[in-house]
Amino acid sequence: MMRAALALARRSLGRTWPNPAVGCVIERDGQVIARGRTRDGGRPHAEADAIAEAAKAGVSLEGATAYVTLEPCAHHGRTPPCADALVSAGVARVVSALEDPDPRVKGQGHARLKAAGIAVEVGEGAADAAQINAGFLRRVREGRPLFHLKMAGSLDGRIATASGESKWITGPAARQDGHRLRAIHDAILVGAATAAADDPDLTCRLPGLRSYSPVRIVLDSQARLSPTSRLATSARATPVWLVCTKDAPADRRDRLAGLGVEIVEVDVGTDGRIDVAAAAQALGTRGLTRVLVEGGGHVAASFLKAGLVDGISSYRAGLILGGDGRSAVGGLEFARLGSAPRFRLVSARQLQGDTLETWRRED
Ligand code: AOF
Ligand code: ZN
Repeated sequence: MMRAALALARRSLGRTWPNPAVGCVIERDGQVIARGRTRDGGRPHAEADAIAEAAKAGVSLEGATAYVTLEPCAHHGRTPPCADALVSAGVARVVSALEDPDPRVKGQGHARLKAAGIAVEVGEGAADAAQINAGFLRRVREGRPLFHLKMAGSLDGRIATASGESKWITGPAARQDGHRLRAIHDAILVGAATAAADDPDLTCRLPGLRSYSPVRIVLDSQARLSPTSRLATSARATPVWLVCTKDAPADRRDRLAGLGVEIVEVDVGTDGRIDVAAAAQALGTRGLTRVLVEGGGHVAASFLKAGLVDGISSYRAGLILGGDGRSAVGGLEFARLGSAPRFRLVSARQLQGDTLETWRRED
């Protein structure tokens, strides 16, 4: 039952920020009688979604067991607390994967259920739930979202030939999977150089997933993004956030803001570029929980250097581009192995002739 609840939670990833993606399965006598998950924009919560489904079908939840991937909330938001809703519905037992670190909840949801005489068990599926909620947990605990780095390159880790040719290194299956990766993140981030060179859409082009596109973020200290770029001209349809410094000229900022681009001003780092740690905090403050970093090499390097990369998806094609090709991570050098960031392999898959490896940072 918990596994089913975790699967439901996964289906909401990338669509619920600033809230976590939670799943809920309600069972009686071994039969699932209701299921729910956090809906787009974070409301309704998973439990409320499941309870509403049961009410719609005229099913009583009296004496049932609810499996939830995160502690039911205890605070009054736009609707009453989920803990109270479960009590009113007559649920007899709650199996919860993880305590919610949000200071408004933090054990109080479980306590409310217990006070109402409901049997509460905490911890089943905790590791998976922590993984699904990793972005939300980072934001609540550290004020910043999770950052996941996407890399696509050759067998020898290059992203372009000596002459700069870089299109279609990986095949169609890998590119399609890149859209799946976008869909499970709240936002996609690129640097100003990539935005200028590729004029990307950064939308999520998967059948059935067009309804909810991630926020598009450009790290652009001088606000150089062209007002005629695909990003700027579509900012009213799908949000674009431009992260710049106070040095960015006011006329360029205003022009972009007039097109619907949201301007996020952050501090200048020691190298004269954007301070990525400050950018990370600013994005967390705005509610993001999961950000996919798509390039280019300098942006990847600065996030790695700042210790902000939590995971990596590495797509690799069976090509050798050689030493003159550009590296997927530019401008990053470590003298010693001990100081290089280290990642642990989580999964490896074949995508037609390419591979996808998923790596997670060792903390
Ligand atoms: C749940 N079930 O499905 C989710 C929860 O702003 P509000 O009122 O929607 O509350 C947001 C908080 O609720 C969020 O920070 C987290 O603690 C919790 N999210 N809780 O019981 C859910 N998404
Ligand atoms: Zn709730």
